[in-house]
Amino acid sequence: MNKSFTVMQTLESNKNSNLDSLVEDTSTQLPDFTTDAYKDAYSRINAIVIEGEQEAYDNYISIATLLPNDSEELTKLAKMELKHKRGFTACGKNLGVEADMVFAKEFFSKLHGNFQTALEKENLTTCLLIQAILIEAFAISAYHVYIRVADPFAKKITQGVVNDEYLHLNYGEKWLKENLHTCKNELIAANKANLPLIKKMLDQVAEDAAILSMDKEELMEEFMIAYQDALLEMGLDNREIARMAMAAIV
Ligand code: PL3
Ligand code: FE2
Ligand code: FE2
Repeated sequence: MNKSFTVMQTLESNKNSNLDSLVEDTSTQLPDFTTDAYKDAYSRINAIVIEGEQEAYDNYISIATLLPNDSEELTKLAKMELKHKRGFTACGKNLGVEADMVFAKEFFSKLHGNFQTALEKENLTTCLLIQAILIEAFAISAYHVYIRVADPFAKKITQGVVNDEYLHLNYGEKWLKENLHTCKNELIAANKANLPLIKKMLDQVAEDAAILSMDKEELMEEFMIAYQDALLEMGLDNREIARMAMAAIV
């Protein structure tokens, strides 16, 4: 009896440890952050994020010239972007990776060009859609997916950053909502010109992101959710949002 008890106990504890390892495997499957493949992909993704944060800084400073009344708030948002840039630079250093900034500049060049053209024409709605809605929704969705598979150091940094990005998105939502009656046509045109660029950027980053254990479908899904939420918040209806989303697939 004593013996069978021990066998039962052993079976029982085996079952538990098997279960434990199963649960652990599915919930915490992190990539190996030390491989050359990981570091190579990280050199481009890290650069994209660093460049993105720098451009976000520049863009909020530029937007402030078109919205002098909000200059103080926009400067505050801009300064957060420099803090994000420093945080992500530290993430690269921590893994011993050198960011490929040439690649990242090219990655942003089309969107950068569209923003500069809108700025020259003082098309504030377009500037806000590009920076405060599209880029911020892209960042929020990508950071959410990254947090699940990041190394512990980067995870902590990214969690702090993503909270700030919501403030930036909220700023854009609020202005566009208040001005929707006068800016809707420009908003729809800006979406048509720039949403396809975001889709291309997602396609372009997918292969490297996969090496970091970030799934492309998940990235697209998270982005569409964040973007759709922003458009709803601005006061667009479901039909208008569906029409705008179509721009990504044509
Ligand atoms: C706005 O505040 C910042 C804009 C940054 C653009 C982010 C693009 C994200 C591409 C995919 C990156 C995954 C996250 C990896 C972090 C090292
Ligand atoms: Fe940022
Ligand atoms: Fe931001």
